Amino acid sequence: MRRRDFLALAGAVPLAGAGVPPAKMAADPHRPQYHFLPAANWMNDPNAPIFWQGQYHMFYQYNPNGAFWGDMHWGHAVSPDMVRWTHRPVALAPTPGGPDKDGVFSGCAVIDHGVPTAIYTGVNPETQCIATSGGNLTEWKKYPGNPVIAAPPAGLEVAGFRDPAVWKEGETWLMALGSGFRGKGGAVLLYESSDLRHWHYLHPLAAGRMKEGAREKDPVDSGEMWECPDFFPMDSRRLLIVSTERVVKYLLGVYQDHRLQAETMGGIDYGSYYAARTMANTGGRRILWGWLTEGRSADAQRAAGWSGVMSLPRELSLNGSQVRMRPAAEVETLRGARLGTDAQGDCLEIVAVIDPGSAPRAGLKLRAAPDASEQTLLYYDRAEKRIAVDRSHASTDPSADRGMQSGPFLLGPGEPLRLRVFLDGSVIEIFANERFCLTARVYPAGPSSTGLGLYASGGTAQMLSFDAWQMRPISPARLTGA
Ligand code: DQQ
Repeated sequence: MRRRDFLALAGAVPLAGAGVPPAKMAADPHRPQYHFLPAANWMNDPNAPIFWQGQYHMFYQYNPNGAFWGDMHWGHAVSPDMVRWTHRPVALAPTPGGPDKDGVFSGCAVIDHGVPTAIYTGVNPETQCIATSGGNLTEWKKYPGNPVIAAPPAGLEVAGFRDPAVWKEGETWLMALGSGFRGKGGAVLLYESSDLRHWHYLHPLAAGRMKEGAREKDPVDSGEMWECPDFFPMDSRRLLIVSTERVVKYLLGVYQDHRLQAETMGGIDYGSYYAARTMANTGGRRILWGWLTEGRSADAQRAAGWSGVMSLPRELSLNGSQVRMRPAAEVETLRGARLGTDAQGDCLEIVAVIDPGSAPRAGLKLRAAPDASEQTLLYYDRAEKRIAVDRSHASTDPSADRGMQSGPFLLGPGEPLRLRVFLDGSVIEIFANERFCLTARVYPAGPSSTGLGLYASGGTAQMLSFDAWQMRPISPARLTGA
């Protein structure tokens, strides 16, 4: 099948690439077709997703120099529906000699008396800066008084100081800042302001304890620092999201006296998913975006000319004290032809309801070669009380990750396993029973590794229902072959 590609998005703005010809990227079977990603080069965290003047805006950490991390800018794209995107020019670039000279790191955007205002981290050192836009969110003016927070609170030994998330309570702006206390553990620092320009430190909004003796070279890997906080109401409670130890965690609890008393904790996604952040201004809906990290070598990423993918929009809600996660309804508009039980492919949505029956492990076989030389297994492990993705035979390419990915999950008595799986090139985005997510990256080498089916081991499982759709690439130009 000829690959259709996102490079040709309507109104796409040519961005400096690293010399990988667009045709090569268009033919790359690992490049997603209906998940958002830049036309070329590196992307990581979603930044400042916001609905404004009838359009959804996505900014993201972007390196215009190639498919590797560094020289952080804010890329920008707009969408009428959160699934079909148009690229816009880079929104924020480092200013030589300025507080963001070494990078415009992650942040958020709010509307301040009608003025779109971005709040982000400038490096080095880590300081907090702001920029305002006249209205279209394309041109931004950095505040001449930057940085608005020049250093961590005096007397605190912090393991990091970045990634502001800002919201309003009455007339007061509050800022949650990713941080951590040296040798102790990750924390979110809370600041307040009346004008977004003058900030006053209050205290930690929440803090964690890193594992004894866990200190590693990178404070984020040991849980000494929490990155990319996001904090918002969910019914009568508040949800705090942080990224640390290579996963996105949540703390759900009561917000009192400007402190979060966490009641439950859990994982937002147990796979290749990081730096998640919710979208501002979406009314009653809470939409979460995450960065889908790659699972192949740095050399393979550079050679491909692109690295990093945005998750599908994920709608969050509460079911009692359980965080409920499902793809935003708009994703269904990407469904094309409905496929039968013999469905196969690498650009599909699958909805499978499975009774694990007597099988200790039951789920789906995905991206399978006819001779089984490549396949990825997704299953519920009853004894372990986990959902796992086994990538040990996902690819014959030695540069691709083979690691097992899994997270805690328990089926209730008689409850079937309800899987909603999105296959898109190298992406496998999984929702289970609307309360568990795991996104895996796989890079099968064989062009026929597109098979799928029921998987059961050690017993018999039953497919109660199965639906699959071919998904439409989000580039209208390529869809028509233009
Ligand atoms: N990525 C950004 C930081 C953030 C990290 C830099 C998380 O602001 O802490 O690219 O992936």
